[in-house]
Amino acid sequence: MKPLKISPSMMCADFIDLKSVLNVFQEKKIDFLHIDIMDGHYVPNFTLGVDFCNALAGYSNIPLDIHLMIENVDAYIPTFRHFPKAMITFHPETVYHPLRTLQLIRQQQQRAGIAIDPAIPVDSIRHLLPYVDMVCMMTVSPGYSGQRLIPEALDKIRELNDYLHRENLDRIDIETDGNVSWENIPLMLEAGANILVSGTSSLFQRGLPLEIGIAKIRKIAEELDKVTVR
Ligand code: S6P
Ligand code: MG
Repeated sequence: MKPLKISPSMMCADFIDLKSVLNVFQEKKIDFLHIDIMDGHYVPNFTLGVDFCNALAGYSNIPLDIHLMIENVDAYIPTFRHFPKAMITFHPETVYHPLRTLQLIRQQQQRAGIAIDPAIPVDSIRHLLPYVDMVCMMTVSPGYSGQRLIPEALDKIRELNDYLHRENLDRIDIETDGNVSWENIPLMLEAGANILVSGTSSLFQRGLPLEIGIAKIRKIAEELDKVTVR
């Protein structure tokens, strides 16, 4: 079984009170901080940037899970080289030569991920898999928080998970990103995901204390028994 990893979506956090948020995450041994980087071209929105990454990495030692939703990826990989424990994830259709981009990330001694839009078939990424550490399966169209699950994306998680198993590639983590809600978490884990990007649909739900939300995610995962829980 793969380990459950929680990667809170930092664009959904309370920016006015980030220190308290990070203190809880540090204390509860949260696995990653998911940081959405958008450029207004690949997706019609702007969000976080390298200064935000610097601020987080300067305060906590939780590894960054940097999700690039940008064009011209290769030019920006070096911008993120100062985060040695980071995972850098890009959308392969935004580059001409995805294997080269993966190589650039690994040359910086970082973990490399690919993010897959709900409309992109699992088949199209097969040849990239030996070179990645993580696949981020988007369960909404990239660009915004607060969207609804695209249910067909669950079948793709299942298809990818079966394929990884058959090909002895179980070392690759499967992340699910988009509407990771209390109702959807069991479906996502059941399908084979082990990294949950938790945003407005779960951890950052208004009025819910973070500690309670974290415990709730771990309890759901424990009861389902599809991943190991720390
Ligand atoms: C979307 C982005 C995601 C969102 C996350 C928000 O483009 O990649 O990481 O931040 O999905 O979570 P929620 O629960 O509001 O969908
Ligand atoms: Mg994301």
